[in-house]
Amino acid sequence: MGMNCVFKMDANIVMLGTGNVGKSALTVRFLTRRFIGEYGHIESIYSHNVLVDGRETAFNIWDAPCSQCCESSRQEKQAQWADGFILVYSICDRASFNAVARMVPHIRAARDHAGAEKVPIVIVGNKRDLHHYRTVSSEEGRLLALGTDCQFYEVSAAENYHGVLMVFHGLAERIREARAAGRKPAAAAAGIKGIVKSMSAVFARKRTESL
Ligand SMILES: Nc1nc2c(ncn2[C@@H]2O[C@H](COP(=O)(O)OP(=O)(O)O)[C@@H](O)[C@H]2O)c(=O)[nH]1
Ligand SMILES: [Mg+2]
Repeated sequence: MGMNCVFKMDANIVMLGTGNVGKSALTVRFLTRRFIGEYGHIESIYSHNVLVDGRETAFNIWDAPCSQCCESSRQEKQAQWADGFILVYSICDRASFNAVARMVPHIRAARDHAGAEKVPIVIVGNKRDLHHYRTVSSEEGRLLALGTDCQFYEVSAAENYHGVLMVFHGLAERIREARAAGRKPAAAAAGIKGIVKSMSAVFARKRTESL
């Protein structure tokens, strides 16, 4: 338990995408493991504590009703609040895919700075169960992600919990990595003494554990 506290991480995640692509369905699936079917249009920030790779992680998920219809001051607030973004489209809705393709450069322009870690973005093609109605190929999703340095998943919020779990856990991993990379100078400034102290505490613990 003590070690979990050391690594506890906050991850602010914003769900973006046009209406009806399954942003709420994905969020609720992650939070409750369930697929309800109808979600309404309530905007909420959900908090959820889980272990990701043994690390306690506090997810704060901002599920916006429709990312295109909100005013720019709100978008700016979201962009600054977020540690990571989940951009959702439906594989049956070409316009929703085009919208995601347009959002990525906006986020990159707002959040990425030269020499700093890129803000983690996951692109999600949802409604994989409706493959008979597919209009966006997996390849297109994968290529978009590849070209914009994003992660990519195709999932079905309706039929598969595990895939949805991978999306959120994958993003948390990326957020943690980006933070670790960004914090190196701060750690150095804090002084080497503190680092040596905490390291030796870890090793001392390891030694007693292996006895
Ligand atoms: N077949 C199928 N329907 C889905 C899936 N995800 C969401 N839906 C349905 O799509 C509609 C819109 O979902 P919702 O989560 O409200 O979309 P949002 O507007 O992006 O939040 C609802 O009727 C959901 O039941 C999925 O993976 N497969
Ligand atoms: Mg919704």
